[in-house]
Amino acid sequence: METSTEERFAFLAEWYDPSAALLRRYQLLFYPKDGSVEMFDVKNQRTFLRRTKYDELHQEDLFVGNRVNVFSRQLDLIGYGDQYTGNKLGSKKERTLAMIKPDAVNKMGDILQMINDANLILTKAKMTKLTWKQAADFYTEHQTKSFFNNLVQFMTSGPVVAMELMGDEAVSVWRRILGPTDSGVARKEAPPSLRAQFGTDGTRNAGHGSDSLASAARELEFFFPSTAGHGPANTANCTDCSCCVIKPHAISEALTGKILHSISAAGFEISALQMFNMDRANAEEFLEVYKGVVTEYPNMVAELCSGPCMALEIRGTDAPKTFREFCGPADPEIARHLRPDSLRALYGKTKVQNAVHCTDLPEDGILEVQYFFKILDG
Ligand code: RTP
Ligand code: MG
Repeated sequence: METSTEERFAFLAEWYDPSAALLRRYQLLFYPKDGSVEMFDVKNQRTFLRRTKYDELHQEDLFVGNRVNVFSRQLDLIGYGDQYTGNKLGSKKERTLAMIKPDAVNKMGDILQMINDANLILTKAKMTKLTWKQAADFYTEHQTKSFFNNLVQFMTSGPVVAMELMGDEAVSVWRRILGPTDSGVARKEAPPSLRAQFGTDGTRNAGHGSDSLASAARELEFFFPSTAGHGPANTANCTDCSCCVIKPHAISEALTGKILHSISAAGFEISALQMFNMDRANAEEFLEVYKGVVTEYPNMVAELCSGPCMALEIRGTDAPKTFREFCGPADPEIARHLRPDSLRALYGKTKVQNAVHCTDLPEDGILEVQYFFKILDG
């Protein structure tokens, strides 16, 4: 039979079913020839989804450790279903801890663009301001070095952005993007590198990257603990602010860097930033005010929980009003006519996939920022 020779990738996937409050396990099959998917319920040994074409799933998203969206379910790929799949798709996938240091945080849009151009995927991100103790713990291997105090001083001088990056050989690819440790050397030896472009000297060098898989595991655990604890706190002020959420479609279309760049270039301060995976209940709660008011409400909910989103606290003069104007009309078609320079005109597709959510009513700015940065990141 022809089907037996057709290329097929197999995964073990987990989905948290909120209505039953259980983790369900599936075998997920992907057929690259026609981009179709098929799912089997492992426990009940029966077909859950018959083979169906699904354009939104791409082969490059399929590797263990990643989370993918299949017909509005966020599935965690927890294992390869067969050796063929592991060998072909899994051998070189790594995760690493990348950090934007205080001197380059205002360049984070450009830096995310470099990450994206190198085919690395941003899977976690959090802006934080390290305490002296946290920075000293993070750099504990350098305790005895002459530059240690300077380094800790620098790392606590302002916010940093910690990120988890995933992709083929992520550890070495990210360090190659960073360039030589000393920014001056980087400018001579690797002019396009991040440190050459955004760093100052040997200590103030714009970025950090784990130097091995073992360091990556330790450093990821430091910022994004998998079990106990919370990791360094977010930087939300929750005063005089507006909330912006970069929607999942824009994240998966790799527009994050461009959107952040546009926001900074327009003079707004991004005073907190964090990625979230919203579940349906959270998305419904966050968008509650639109329920029964906007016909797109159910689709807005589905969009917001279709993948990771990025929440921002935006500050600036009269932020709720000026930032809302900068986002433009909710419908990107209208935005392109009336406000062609607005975020939604530039990056939106439809009324639902309109690149960003932003706070509508000035009095809701604080509440929306609190929802992400105090409740969801509680
Ligand atoms: P990183 O860990 O930050 O990615 O940098 P790296 O491996 O290239 O450099 P490493 O030797 O691990 O040093 C850690 C950080 O300490 C600061 N440093 N200052 N001579 C100096 O003034 C000096 N040497 C190192 C840098 O910020 C370096 O990234
Ligand atoms: Mg190092």
